[in-house]
Amino acid sequence: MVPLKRRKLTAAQTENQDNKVCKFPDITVYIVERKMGASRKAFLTRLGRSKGFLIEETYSSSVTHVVSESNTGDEVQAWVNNHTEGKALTDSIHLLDISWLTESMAEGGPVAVQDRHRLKTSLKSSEDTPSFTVKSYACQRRTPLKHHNTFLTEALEILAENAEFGENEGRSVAFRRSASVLKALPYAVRQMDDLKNLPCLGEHSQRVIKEILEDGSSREVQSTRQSAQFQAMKALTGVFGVGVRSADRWFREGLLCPSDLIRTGQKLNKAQQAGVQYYDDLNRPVTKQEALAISQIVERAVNSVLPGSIITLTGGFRRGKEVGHDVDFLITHEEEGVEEGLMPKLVNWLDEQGFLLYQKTTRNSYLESKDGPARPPNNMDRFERCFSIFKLEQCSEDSSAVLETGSDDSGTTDNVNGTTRQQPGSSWRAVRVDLVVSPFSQFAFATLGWTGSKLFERELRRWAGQEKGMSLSSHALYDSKQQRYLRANSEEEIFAHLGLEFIPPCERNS
Ligand code: 8GT
Ligand code: MN
Repeated sequence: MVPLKRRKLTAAQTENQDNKVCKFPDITVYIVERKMGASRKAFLTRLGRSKGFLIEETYSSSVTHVVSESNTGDEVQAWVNNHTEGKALTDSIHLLDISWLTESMAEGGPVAVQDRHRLKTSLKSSEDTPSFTVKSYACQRRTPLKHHNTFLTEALEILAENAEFGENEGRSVAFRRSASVLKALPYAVRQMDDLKNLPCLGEHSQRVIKEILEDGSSREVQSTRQSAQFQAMKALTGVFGVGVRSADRWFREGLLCPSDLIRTGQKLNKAQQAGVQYYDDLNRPVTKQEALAISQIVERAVNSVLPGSIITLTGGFRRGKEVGHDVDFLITHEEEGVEEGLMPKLVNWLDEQGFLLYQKTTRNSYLESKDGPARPPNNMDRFERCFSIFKLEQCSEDSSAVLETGSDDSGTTDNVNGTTRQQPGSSWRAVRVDLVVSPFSQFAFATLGWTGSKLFERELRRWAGQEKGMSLSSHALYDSKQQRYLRANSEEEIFAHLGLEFIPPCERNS
C-alpha cells in the first residue's frame, strides 16, 4: 500500500513519466478519437491523467474502460473489433459514454458504471466465438491451486514483487492480474496465439510471455531475480515486522541481509527483533501438518477461555494450500458480544502454557470507527487481532527434516550472521500465527476477507465498487444505491448479494 503522501507524488509524476503510475490501478481507460477529434482527446487525456487515471495511447487487452463521445455502441464495438482483429472480449470491457469519465474526474475517482453510462450494442463481439471465455474479474473465475502455466506465472510474479518493492502498486497489480488469468486457463500456453481473447494482459506482460515462449526465459525477469536490490529487498522484507519502506532505506545504506541489521546495530522494534531472531524458521514454509497441530492448540486454548466458540482456519490453508508463510485463524461466538475480551484471555492462556515466543495484540476499532461505509484503506481491517510467533514442538520426523535442511555444525545457539537460529535437531520451531476475533454478525465477511487470495479479495472489492456500486470489506457490505448495509450469514449470501456465482475457497487461488 502506497501511503497517501507518496501516492500524490507519484500521481503528479504521471504525465511526464511512466503513465502506468496512477491512482486507480484497477482501471485502464482508452479514449476513442473517432468523432471526438484529436485535440479534445488530447485534452481529456491530459486532464484524466492529472487526476490520476491511467489512460492508454494505444488500445491493448489491458484496457478495461473504452470511452467515446457521440458514437453508438455498435460503432465503438466495430472500432474495437477492427483494432483487435475481432479478438477483443468486449464482454469483459466497458464500452462507455464520455459522461462516465467526466463524472469520474469531477468525483476525483472512478464512479460505478451505471446503465446510463453504458453504450448499447447489438453486434456480436467476435466472429469466431471462443470455445471458452475467461471473465475479466478474478472473482468471476475459478482458479485452482495447481494450474498449467507455472513457468509463466512465476516469472510475472517476480516482476509484480519487484514493482511492490518499488512501491509501484499499479504495475504490480497489472502483473498479478496477468498471472491470475494464466492460472485460470485449462491449458498450457505454448504460443502467443493461445492468448487470443484473454482479458487483462497488458503490453508489458505480453512481451515477457512472448520472450519466455520463444527463448525459454525473459531477460528482464532473470536480471531482476539476480539484482542485488531485489535480493536485498526480499531478504530484508522477509524479516517479520519489516516493510518495504524500512527495507528500502536499509538497502540504500548498504545493508543487504538480516545479519547486516545486527552487525550495524540498527534500531529495531520488538517485532523486528523477533523477526531477526527467528528469521530462518519464519522463512521456512509452514506445512499443513504444522498448521493442523497449531489449530489443535488454538482450539484447546479458545475452548478453555470461551467454550462454544467457533474457530476457522483461514488464509491459504483454507484454500487448500499445502504450505504457507503463516497460519491464520478467525474466531467468533454465536452469541454476539461474548467475544469481547476473548483475545486477552486467549493470549494469556497461550502465554502461560509456553506457546508464545512473541505477540502483539491490536484492539478492535470497528466500534469507534466513523469512517462510514466499511472501506478501510489498504486491506487492513479493524478486528481485534494478535500477530504472534508460536513455539511449536515438533515430532521426531519433523526434527529430522530440520536436521537435513540445517547446514550448520552444532551448538545450542547459533549466532552465525548475527541471527539466532533454531538448531538442527531442535525439538521446536517458530511459526507465525495470526489470530483474529470477529463478532458473529460480521463473521461471514471476515471469513471471506481472510480466506484470500489477496488478488481475489482485491478483485471482489473492485467488482463490488465498479459493477455494483457497493463497498465490501472484511466487516460488511454496503449498498450505495439503497444506502444500507446488506446482511449475510454465509459467504454464499455475500456472493449472491454481489451477483456473483459462488466460488469455493479452493478455487480462489487467483
Ligand atoms: P500465505 O500462505 O503466504 O500465508 O498466504 P495467505 O494466507 O493467502 O496470505 P496472508 O498474508 O496470510 O493473508 C490472508 C488473507 O487475509 C489475505 O487474503 C488478506 O487479504 C486477508 N486480510 C484481511 N485483512 C487483513 C489485514 O488486516 N492484514 C493482512 N495481512 N491480511 C488481511 O482480510
Ligand atoms: Mn496466511
